[in-house]
Amino acid sequence: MVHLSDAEKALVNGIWSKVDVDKLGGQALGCLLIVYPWTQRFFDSFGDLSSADAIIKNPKVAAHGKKVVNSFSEGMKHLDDLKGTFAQLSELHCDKLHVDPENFRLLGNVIVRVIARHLGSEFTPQAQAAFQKVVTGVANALAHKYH
Ligand code: HNI
Repeated sequence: MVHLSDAEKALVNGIWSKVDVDKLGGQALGCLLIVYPWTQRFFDSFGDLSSADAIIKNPKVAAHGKKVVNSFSEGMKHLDDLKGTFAQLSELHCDKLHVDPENFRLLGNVIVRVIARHLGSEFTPQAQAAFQKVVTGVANALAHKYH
């Protein structure tokens, strides 16, 4: 379980309010598929993932990234109950999608990197530390129902 102080919550909410969630989603999923190419195996039905350029331009990557990061964004509203918030999605990713939970950590790290790219020095080390707790908490929550 992760715990954020009120000051850390204020930092992460401040950062999140500056992020274009829909755009971040596509960029983060695209980055995941490019930097960790073995993650492409879950997305056979997405068409052309043959190069970084193809991934960045692939509309299915953009659409799915948007869906995933909007769901992550729901979690941002329930920082004290991430396990409850993601319980059903944890079951889905385990039982139906068979996604190795290590991938949740990779995606979390990529989300932090993409935010850093957009916000530059505004994303202070303190805010990054707080945000890292959130992505770790979401990854743990999504892994919670695995058996
Ligand atoms: Ni994930 C479907 C949320 C990480 C592979 N995923 C979803 C859906 C949501 C979702 C919401 C849609 C569910 C539905 O249709 O009912 N995924 C999340 C969240 C994270 C995450 C919040 C982490 C922050 N998913 C990942 C990762 C992978 C992944 C890291 C693989 C590398 N997800 C999938 C796949 C699907 C999916 C595969 C089904 C896609 C499809 O529609 O075919």
